[in-house]
Amino acid sequence: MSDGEQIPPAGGDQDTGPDGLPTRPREFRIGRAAFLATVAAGVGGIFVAPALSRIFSNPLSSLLPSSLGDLLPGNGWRIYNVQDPFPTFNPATYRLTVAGLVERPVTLTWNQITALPGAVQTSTFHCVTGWTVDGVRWEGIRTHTLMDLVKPLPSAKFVTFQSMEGPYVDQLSIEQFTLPDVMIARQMDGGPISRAHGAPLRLVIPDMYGYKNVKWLASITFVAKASAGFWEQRGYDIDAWVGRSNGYG
Ligand SMILES: Nc1nc2c(c(=O)[nH]1)N[C@H]1C(S)=C(S)[C@@H](COP(=O)(O)O)O[C@H]1N2
Ligand SMILES: [Mo]
Repeated sequence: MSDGEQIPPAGGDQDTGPDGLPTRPREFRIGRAAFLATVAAGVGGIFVAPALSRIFSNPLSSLLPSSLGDLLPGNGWRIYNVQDPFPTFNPATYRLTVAGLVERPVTLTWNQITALPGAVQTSTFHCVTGWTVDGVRWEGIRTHTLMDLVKPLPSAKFVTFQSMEGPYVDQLSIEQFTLPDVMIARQMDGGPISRAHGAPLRLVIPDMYGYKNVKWLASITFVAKASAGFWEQRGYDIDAWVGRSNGYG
């Protein structure tokens, strides 16, 4: 089974979403609930009525295999990845490269990353397919902290975020990157970011749809030219402002 789901390509004529279900949120949830009920029946031998809230709070979910538990965290999140398996975080070998058009490129170890000053914020997370999670508590490194460290050159106009998950990449303009509520998150809801949610680091930009919030960060590169991210190559807007971008959210 897949570790996660993929969001669908955007576009005028497309009407299916992850798992081939309709993208409109209501139908989407019903389809998902029915899927979960079927799985729960298979694992526990008991059929659970397909009401999403009851399923998510049902103790049966703790009996699900771990990859499925990751898929259905039970708090409104849906776990997405574009390649199996999820990347693995090893604190001893993990490196974050921050480089490109900068005076002082760095490759940071996990110890160095944890030593950087951090900030906390609570923000709402919106996926472009229509689901939202309120009150997510993030702890992480503010982008000005990283900029002070590497000192981008004047020619740097965009910032590219490469995931440890090979094909997944996205980009922000420098202006977007330096918005006050953007961070490189180290913690989520009071603990380390889980593997499914992008351990050990994910980009957080609450003003933009989820697909900009790259999980399993491997590198941050300052560049001169714009380039389309994974979902943008598949039709989603490059500027993914919540409420002002294409998609269904
Ligand atoms: N590496 C990577 N980052 C990613 C994705 C992905 O598939 N791979 N999906 C994006 C999308 S579309 C959303 S909505 C969020 C979902 O976050 P979650 O999987 O932690 O719920 O992650 C974003 N970051
Ligand atoms: Mo998303």
